[in-house]
Amino acid sequence: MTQTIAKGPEELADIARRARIQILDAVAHAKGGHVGGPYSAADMLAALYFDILNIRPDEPDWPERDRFVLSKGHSSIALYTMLALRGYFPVEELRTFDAINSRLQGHPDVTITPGIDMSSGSLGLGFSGALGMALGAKAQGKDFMTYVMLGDGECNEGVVWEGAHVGARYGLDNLIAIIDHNKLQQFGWRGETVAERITPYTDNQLADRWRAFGWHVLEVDGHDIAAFLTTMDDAKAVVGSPVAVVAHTIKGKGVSYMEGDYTWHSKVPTDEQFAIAMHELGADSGGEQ
Ligand SMILES: Cc1ncc(C[n+]2csc(CCOP(=O)(O)OP(=O)(O)O)c2C)c(N)n1
Repeated sequence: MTQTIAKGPEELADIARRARIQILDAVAHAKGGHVGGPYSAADMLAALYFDILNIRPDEPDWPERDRFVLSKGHSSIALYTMLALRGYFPVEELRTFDAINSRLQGHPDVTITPGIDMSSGSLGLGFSGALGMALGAKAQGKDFMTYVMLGDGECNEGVVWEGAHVGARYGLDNLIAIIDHNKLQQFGWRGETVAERITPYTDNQLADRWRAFGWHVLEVDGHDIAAFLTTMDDAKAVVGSPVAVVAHTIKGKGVSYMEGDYTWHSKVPTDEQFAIAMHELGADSGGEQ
């Protein structure tokens, strides 16, 4: 029996909006954490957790579940928020984010948090783990899918390309890598001067690189949920090779002053910034529930 709970794009967009509220609330409460990357990923994570993934929140270790690895583990609060909204643990627990003894640490810990398939945070390593899960599934004749989300900055890590090589070598068509291509990293890239920061991966090098490593590449707007759902269907239908979905996104998506500003990679909002963000996300018009 399938355990997905298909939702329409509008409903998924509203889940992502609610998630953005919870994410900022948790970061503000913890007085630390990432915002820009969680916000660029939120729409896709809503689609994954409320439509695409075959999972059982009441049985997190169900052996036949689809696997999901957030390889860009610094965006953990976005994943925790989806897990909470999906029913893995109470939404109120998000307020414990990053606190000592909390199950919701700054980076995902597979040993303590229900619904986490792999610890991550050291960029590149989550991808290797996901690759192993897909390889293991093939070896055992299991038909679950493995999904892994990477950052575009994370794709600078050499280990990603070692894994990409192996994934194509074994024709892992049960593995889909989603690249959150928000064109910004922690600090941007150096421009003409140290002070000037530029966006990496111009000229679409990222999609070309995955293609060059033998992956089937699909590109999509990572904030267009209807298009993302269709692209993921297309990705699942590919036979004989792993798929890289290069999702074009905006870092800080959803809050005007954060969008495209790399300083929001990791930052705590002031009270005024918090109020503006909550207003823009509709929290003060009774829209947070
Ligand atoms: C191996 C490793 N090196 C450095 C870091 C520190 N770090 C955390 S996030 C980040 C930037 C990641 O950029 P990107 O993958 O584009 O993430 P996003 O923009 O989606 O947040 C860096 C350098 C790390 N976590 N792991």
